Amino acid sequence: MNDNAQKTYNVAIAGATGAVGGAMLDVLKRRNFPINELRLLASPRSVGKTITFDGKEIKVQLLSNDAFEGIDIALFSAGATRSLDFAPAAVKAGAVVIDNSSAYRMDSEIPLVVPEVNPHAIAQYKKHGIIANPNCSTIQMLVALKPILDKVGIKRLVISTYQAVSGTGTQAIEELQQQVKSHVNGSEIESSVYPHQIAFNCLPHIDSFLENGYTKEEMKMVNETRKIFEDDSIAITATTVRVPVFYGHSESVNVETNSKITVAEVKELLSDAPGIKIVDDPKNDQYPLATNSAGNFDTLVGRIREDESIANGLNLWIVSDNILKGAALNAVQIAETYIADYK
Ligand code: 25A
Ligand code: L14
Repeated sequence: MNDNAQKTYNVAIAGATGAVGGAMLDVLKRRNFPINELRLLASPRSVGKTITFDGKEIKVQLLSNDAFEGIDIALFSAGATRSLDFAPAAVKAGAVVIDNSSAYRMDSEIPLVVPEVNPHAIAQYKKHGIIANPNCSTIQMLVALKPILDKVGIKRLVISTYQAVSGTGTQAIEELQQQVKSHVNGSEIESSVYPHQIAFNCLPHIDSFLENGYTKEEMKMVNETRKIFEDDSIAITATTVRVPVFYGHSESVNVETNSKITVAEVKELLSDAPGIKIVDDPKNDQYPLATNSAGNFDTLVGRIREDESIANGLNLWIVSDNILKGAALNAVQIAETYIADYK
């Protein structure tokens, strides 16, 4: 074997035919991930379909306990139930599982990782063989907040999100498209994925409602942020809203810091931060937009202003492709860090 030959890995994608699974294929290719075998797994609906990767046709196989033999890295993106059902078998077969669902995120023995923020946490994978990928809205917010946290500390966050339908999956993308067509054609608008019409509307409802009146999505932002920042004292409150956008979550984030930081200092910090691009030139109508984030690996930050109502406050507008940094890209970055540091 040639000394320069790069080590390659056998990679499986559980949920390969979904919105996130498809993006995983794309990201693996764009980042030239060192793949030996790529195994594509999905439900019986998709078994036998072929997907082209790197010029080769790959047949989709059934996601089952027996599907992981010889796999080094299993990327899961088929929902929490499938992760709970099949991740243990993947680990047993010797794979490390990188899980996109909410199944394991808040398990204290499972690392929850954003590579720009807490790569050190990956080491904890050794306990159960699983690394959890955080919620999309949480990931993009933390990439932008990490430099501020390190510099002046964060006391409180007040968040409102404007989230794209692609987060819900391929059926939701089709539902928005269909409703727009029905509106244009003057035909009746039908809803099945969401409880109400999403076209030309805003739904203050993502994931299910909890006893405290918040949604699960809102509480994910609270709990996952504290876990990843390793600080349970940060006060956090969120309202998460679904908007008729296909790709890219937008977030208004109000930050109260422990000590003063100026807008100029924030801009300087973020201009060097990994994974961040500042788009903040309001005089020329330049600010982050979902349409500009789509397909982009960077998280866009703009509308950086002082919150003049308190002593140490900032307002930020943070936008990122929810399927890329919010899911597929973050998962592949975890895999890259894992092979670089632990293989
Ligand atoms: O089950 P949960 O917990 O509610 O979550 C499942 C949802 O999570 C999304 C995913 O979107 C799905 O809607 N998801 C996963 N990770 C995510 C993340 N990080 C995420 N959303 C946001 N952030 P999806 O529809 O784009 O992808 C679903 C993938 O999972 C596979 N899958 C589903 N059930 C499975 C399964 N695989 C194995 N066993 C099962 N029981 C799914 O494969 C897809 O890859 P598929 O073959 O079922 O899907 C092929 C096409 O079929 C369509 N479709 C999806 N659901 C249905 C459907 N058609 C009819 N009825 C359905 N219920 C889709 O068009 C899909 O492309
Ligand atoms: O990863 O937008 O926990 O409907 C579950 C809900 C992802 C987004 C998660 C949505 C989310 C999703």
